Amino acid sequence: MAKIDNILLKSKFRGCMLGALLGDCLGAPFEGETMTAGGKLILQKYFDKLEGPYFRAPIKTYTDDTAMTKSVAKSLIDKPAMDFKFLAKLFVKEYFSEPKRGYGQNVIDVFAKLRRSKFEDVFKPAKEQFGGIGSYGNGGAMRVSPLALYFHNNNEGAIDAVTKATQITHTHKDAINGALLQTMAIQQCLKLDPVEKINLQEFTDSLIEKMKKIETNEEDFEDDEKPYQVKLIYLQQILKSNADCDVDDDVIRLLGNDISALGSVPTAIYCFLRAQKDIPGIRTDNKFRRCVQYAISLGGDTDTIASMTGSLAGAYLGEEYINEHIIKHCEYQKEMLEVADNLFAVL
Ligand code: F2R
Ligand code: MG
Ligand code: MG
Repeated sequence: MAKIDNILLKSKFRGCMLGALLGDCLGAPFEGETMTAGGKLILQKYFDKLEGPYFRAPIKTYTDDTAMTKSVAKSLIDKPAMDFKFLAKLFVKEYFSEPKRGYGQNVIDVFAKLRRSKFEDVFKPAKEQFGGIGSYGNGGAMRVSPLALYFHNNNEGAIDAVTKATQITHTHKDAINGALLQTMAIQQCLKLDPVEKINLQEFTDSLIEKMKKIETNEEDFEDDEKPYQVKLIYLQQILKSNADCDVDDDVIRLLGNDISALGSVPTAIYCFLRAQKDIPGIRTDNKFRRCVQYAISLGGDTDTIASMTGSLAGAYLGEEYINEHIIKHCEYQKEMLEVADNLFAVL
């Protein structure tokens, strides 16, 4: 395992937070689209332009993914011991001050209930959703970056904090376990040396081992019901298949590209790992860009999958690998750097 000094760790904190923001801002215009060959070419040109030093374009706005990530980060910075009532209030305040950020309908209902109940029991409204099953959306996973960073050396603390932070809006086990998987993937990225190649087998085996513990602890899991382990095994198989073939259809069919946590978190991890090598149709030498562009090129829930992929890429590579011109097109980029530094400072 690489020795990560404090300078590199700080750069990785910045990379992770900026990566989450950039994926959200650049992926948002494509959310819900099916990407054709023509669409992928447009995406290539879109990135080429944004990367150029003189290109002027309207600022790329962030969506609910970043709005909620901001609240999680503020909660940690202001109250590092984790106060979930405080976090729920931040989510609600953020939503009602800027509701048009593309939130899912379930979370909007949860926020209204939280406000009506005066935050009496911040876990109750989410438990009642979908007839008591709770939301399986990726809204918990899309906002975990600050928690993964803050608890990077504290596995138990991370599991507890991520589970509860997710349960404020999402109580379905797929949503919680997706948030945990994304957290563990970010934490593995933080431990890697950016100048060394990733051992894909080790990286994915380690995630499978961790999910084994999490999915085994579930009281209501049947032995053969380990959905994230199954997805991670598919992920390994697709990664091993011929890299020159177009396997995007297999990725979408087997891993997914939708708003469910199960149909998007493994996909984001796959995009990050696949983009460590060249990808046909994505012309760039910049690994960070390749990760995010590839995630968007799959279509579907592009802002969220690109945001989760970007946070992984940034946590591995650090801030230096993020093109300075591209990031300047994103709303909130300066503030997000401060957020990353403040998170680093409260460690
Ligand atoms: N909501 C969106 N995109 C929709 C289009 C937005 C549009 N572009 C605009 O600007 O208006 N994106 C954001 O939502 C995803 C994260 O969702 P989250 O936070 O998990 O929300 P929610 O509401 O809990 O779940 C989303 C939908 O999933 C379905 N669903 C969830 N659990 C279910 C269950 N147990 N049974 C049946 N359906 C369930 C529902 O349709 C929910 O509304 C991210 O993509 C973010 O970017
Ligand atoms: Mg969004
Ligand atoms: Mg989305």
